Amino acid sequence: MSQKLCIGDATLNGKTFSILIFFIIILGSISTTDARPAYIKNLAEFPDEVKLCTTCHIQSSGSGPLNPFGRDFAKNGRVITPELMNKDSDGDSFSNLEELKAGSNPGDAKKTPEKKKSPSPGISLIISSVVIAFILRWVKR
Ligand SMILES: [Ca+2]
Repeated sequence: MSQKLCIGDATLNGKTFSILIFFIIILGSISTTDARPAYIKNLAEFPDEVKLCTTCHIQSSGSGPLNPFGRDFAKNGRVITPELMNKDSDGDSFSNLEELKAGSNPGDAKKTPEKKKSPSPGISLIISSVVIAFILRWVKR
């Protein structure tokens, strides 16, 4: 006896359903790989956080207008050069290289390397001490 799955008015048996799921997975993986153009390989040495469409595009879908780094990258023939890396495309005072190495976005001035965002060591020490004290108190209960 085979099981049947009803979707709306359509009825699928187990084999048909498996084939449908297989094609959905294949189509899903194709669209994901197509979203990353070949020139993303130029960013191979950098963290995965920068291997996104938004490194060069404004929209996360990768279509539409380029952000400041994307425009500079395009003007540069879509090639990473020392001049492009030394430039601060988004004008946030961090070079494109600093941002790419830190996994930040060199085309979005609102996103900067984490090291500049982190609190001073004194504040980190106080926060860590409070967290540890809280955990120790919770464990003793
Ligand atoms: Ca920058």
